[in-house]
Amino acid sequence: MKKAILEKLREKSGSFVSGEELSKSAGVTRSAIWKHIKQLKEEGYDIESISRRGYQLKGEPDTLDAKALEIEMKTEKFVKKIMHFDSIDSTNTQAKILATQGEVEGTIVIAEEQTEGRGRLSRQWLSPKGTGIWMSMILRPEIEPWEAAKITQVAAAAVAIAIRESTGCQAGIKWPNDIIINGKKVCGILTEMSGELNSVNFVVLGIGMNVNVNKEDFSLGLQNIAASIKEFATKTVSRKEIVVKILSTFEELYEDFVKTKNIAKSIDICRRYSVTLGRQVRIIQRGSTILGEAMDINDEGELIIRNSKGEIQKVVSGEVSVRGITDYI
Ligand code: BT5
Repeated sequence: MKKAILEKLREKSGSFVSGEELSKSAGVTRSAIWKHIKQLKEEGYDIESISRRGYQLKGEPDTLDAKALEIEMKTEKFVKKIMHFDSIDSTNTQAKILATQGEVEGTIVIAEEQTEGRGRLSRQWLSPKGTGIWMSMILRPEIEPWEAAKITQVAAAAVAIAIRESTGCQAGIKWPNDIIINGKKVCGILTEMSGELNSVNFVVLGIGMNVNVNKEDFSLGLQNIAASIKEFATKTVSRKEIVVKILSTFEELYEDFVKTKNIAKSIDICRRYSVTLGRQVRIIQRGSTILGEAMDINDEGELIIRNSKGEIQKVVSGEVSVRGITDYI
């Protein structure tokens, strides 16, 4: 109901909408409208009400708290629960604890700030307050443990589409887990799994995205490789809008994976938006480096390269870093 009211107010943004019009379009009484508007105001929406003129939406909060997200959420099947923290060590760590305690697939952990945000191989992930999306999801797919890396490709596809559609930025995917705009990393994905030798207990999918992070918040070293979406967008970017879009796109692609047992649909997107394919790359894996040309991403989500000896080689994601010959990409 609140969503319907908000949509009407947005549709008429810049002008007043009468209580009568709102009540007609939502099919509820004017006093019900008044109650919902009151709640929306309490949740941070700036709505002006003037008697006999009605209501005007003047501003929306860019908060990621559960209520604000639930109002917008179109994903009815996948998202089961949203847990929002003002500050937390790491949403992946928290999601792993919750998954171990039995929380269901579709539980989302989201935080305004992480004090110990993590990248792969225990690298640090900078997560300053209120300016990024620091979010993890609990998944319980029926897959083999070795297939968990495929989820990173599904997430990369969903994130690239979400950024493109909600901000207009030309987001690209640097295989396997970075989202890039103009050669800078705006988002990283961390997929962690708990399982036995041949079964998966759960997967935690972490997404870290710089949306409105200030340049000064990045250390000098990071300033060369990292950036925020706001630096490239032509309009104000809303974290909430991006989160909602990520979740709805992820739901669609993940469902397809679960149903068909393959990630062909996601891989198509990863290929289309790849900034890796066709380039000379350095693959850094457990201390050794392979040079080659990135030829393709196969349907398993592996990178196919032609190495410097001219041989075709498959690179499995996980613990590899991919760099350009002289640069980050
Ligand atoms: C990643 O690792 O790119 C995965 C990052 C996942 C972060 C999310 S946030 C929500 C969830 N909870 C967590 O604790 N983690 C996940 P990797 O490919 O290893 O890249 C890590 C490297 O990225 C670091 O060594 C830095 O060079 C760089 N980096 C750190 N913070 C960054 C930031 N905010 N933006 C861009 N690059 C960053």
